Parts: sequence; structure tokens; C-alpha cells
Amino acid sequence: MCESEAGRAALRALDPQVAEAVAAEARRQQQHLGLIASENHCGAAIREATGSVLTDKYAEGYPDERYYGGCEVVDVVERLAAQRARQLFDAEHANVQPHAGSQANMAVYIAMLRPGAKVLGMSLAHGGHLTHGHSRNFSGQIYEVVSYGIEQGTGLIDYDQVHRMALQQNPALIIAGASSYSRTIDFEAFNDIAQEVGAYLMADIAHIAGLVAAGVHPSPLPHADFVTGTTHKTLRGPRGAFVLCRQEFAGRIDSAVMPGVQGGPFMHAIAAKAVAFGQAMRPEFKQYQQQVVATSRAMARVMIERGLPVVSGGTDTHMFLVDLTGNGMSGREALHLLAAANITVNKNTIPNDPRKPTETSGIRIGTPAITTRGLREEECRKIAHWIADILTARDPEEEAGALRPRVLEMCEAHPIPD
Ligand code: DSN
Repeated sequence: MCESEAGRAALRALDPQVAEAVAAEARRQQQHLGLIASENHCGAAIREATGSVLTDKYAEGYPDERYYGGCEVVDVVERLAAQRARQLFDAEHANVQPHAGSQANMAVYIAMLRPGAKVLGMSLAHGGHLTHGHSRNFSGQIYEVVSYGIEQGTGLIDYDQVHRMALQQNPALIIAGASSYSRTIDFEAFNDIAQEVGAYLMADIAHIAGLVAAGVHPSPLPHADFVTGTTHKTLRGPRGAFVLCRQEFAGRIDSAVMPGVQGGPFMHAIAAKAVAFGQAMRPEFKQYQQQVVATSRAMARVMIERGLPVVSGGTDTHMFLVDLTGNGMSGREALHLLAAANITVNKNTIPNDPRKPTETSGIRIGTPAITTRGLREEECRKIAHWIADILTARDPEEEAGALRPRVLEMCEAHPIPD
């Protein structure tokens, strides 16, 4: 019996309810096409590290400077993860302790800004993230935030607006990065603006970390002063995050992460991050990322052909936003209809959305997870047609029910690999 089988048996014996929930989620993932742009399937090696005995170890501090004894092994793990992150992204310093992207972003704020400092970030409604200054997030409550957005006609980041606002507002920090923006981000242009106004530049590559690692999206290094990212989206690692910076800011970032934002690091997650960074240096990872973008482009084209507009008219990345205003359906309705066909998406606001964020007029579609399970352009075009069939049908519920067996067949033909 291998370790994970023993673990499953132990969980079944100790807590059959949780064991059943875990098994049910595994079945759900196998039987659904996951098109949530921020999700992926990380594989057995990453899960093995995440589920390892390292979860038992407290290690507040950093390698060789811990507050706890017995850290000699986890020190090796953290050094490996940080060294691989530096190598992968060509960074001078890497902090691999943030539990999630929000904590990574918070660490940069805490390290570099006083409360009340001005921050220029992308508005959530136009594709930014909660931590880029949303009024109900710490970023919008502790700091004075001004937001830029995308140009109405093109759907692209309005760099002239960013420039104008930076000159008018004189922010201390500018944030480049997004959660639902499908086009290449010009980090060099952001840096030119930041330099002109004397602001720090933070690039949040949470979504595109895998693309950047593989050279499929231009790197924000060396343009940005700080780069934050997550390890579980396109990077296909464990749930977690990291901060990269130049050596001159290393001490401030490290003490902002711990004790500023977090206490004990999750050493099991850091071990899995090390595995993910190592995996991302392999040639097959580059091919995977190229395929992620190719499948995303193929799906976006079908949507447009089928009369479902895509914000910005296409994609350069792993995701795109479908604008449903034309067919009158809300994002929430679309999510539920597609779910009935075992296709999983998230509802998403589109720029200048007339609907509330809980309703939305769009859905976001991403291809990292379906590419991991081996689906290529041909199958992805088919999936895009199924989505369009459902969203444009006279009876969408009936259409979703009719298509479900075909989705199941495709899932069965392409099991999630270990
Ligand atoms: N929740 C993530 C996403 O779906 O984009 C961002 O943190």
C-alpha cells in the first residue's frame, strides 16, 4: 500500500464524512470541465509534498534564523524553494512564505507604504483584484486608492489614463496586474510611468506566473520593483504565493511577510512550491504554457464567430471574458446553465457592467486546467461550441441537459493526470 492509499484509508477510518467529501470532489473534478481561469490540477507530486509531515513543523523566521528548534530540514526546503524561484524568474530575492496572493500583496504595501499613502491600481470592475484597492479590502481601507481601467473601445489597458492619473495623483505605488484581463501587460510602459512620477511599481502576476516563467508572457523583471504571484494558477503548483524583489528591498519584504502579515510559514506548502518551481524549469512546462494560450485563443475565436463578444476582441493569455449583454443573459444565469452540462466557469463583471457583481454580464473562461488534462485546440473548439449552443439556445436548460453526456464522454476520454 503506498503512502497516499494508507492516508486515504486512515481518513476513511477516522472521519468517513470528510473522506467522502474529498472523494466526491475528486469525482466532481474528473467529471467536469473546469474552465475557471485561476484553477488548475497540480498533480500527485505536488499533493504529496503538500500532504507531507512538513505540515507539523513550526518555523517562524527564515532559514538559519528561526525562533524554533528542529528547523534544519525545513531550512533546506525553504532554501530550495527560494533559490528555484530566483532562478526561474531571474530575481535577486524571493520570499516564498506568503500563504496566498493577498498576503503577498499586503506584504509589499506594509513594507513600502505608510497608512494613507496613495496607490494607483486597476479597478476591480475593469479586471483588477480586490487587493488593488477595493473599498472593502484592506488595500482600499488603509490606503488612498485611485483606479485606472480599460479603454472602452478597445478593451485594452488605457496607458494614457495611467500616465495622466500618475501625473495628477502622484501615487507612492503603482500596481500593474489583473485577475481578468486577457491581453499582454506592458510592464515596461508601467515602469516608465512609475519612474517619471517617482512611484514604486508592483507587478501582480498571480494569474500569469506560469506564462511568465515559461517566457510566453513578457516578464515584469527587471521593470518592476516588486513582483507578487501565486503558485496554484497557471504555475500549476500548490495553493500559495511569493514575492520577488531586488536585494535592496529583501529585508523590508521579509520582515513585512513575517512578522508583519503572517506568523508561521506553511512548510508543507513551501516544499510543494519548490517542486512547482522546479517543474516550471522543464522544457515540457514551456510547451504546456504555449498550449494553454493556443487553446484559449481557439476558444475565444469560436465565441466571437458564434456572436458572443469577447472583451478586447481576443486573448494573448490563458483566459478571456465573454460579454453576455447582447443575449440578455446574466453571468449568474450562464454559470448555472453551464454547470448543468458539467462545464464550470465563474460569473465575472465586464468593464462598465450595468449589473451588480453578484449578477454580472459576463463569464470568465480559462484553459489552464483543461490543457493539463490533455485537451487541445480541436477539443477546445468543440467545448466552445457547446458553450455557445447553450448560451444561445431557445431552451438553454434542455440544451445543457442534452450536451451533458458529451461533456462526460470528453472528461472520461481525458482523465486528470497524476
Ligand atoms: N480568486 C482569484 C481569481 O479567480 O482570479 C483571484 O484571487
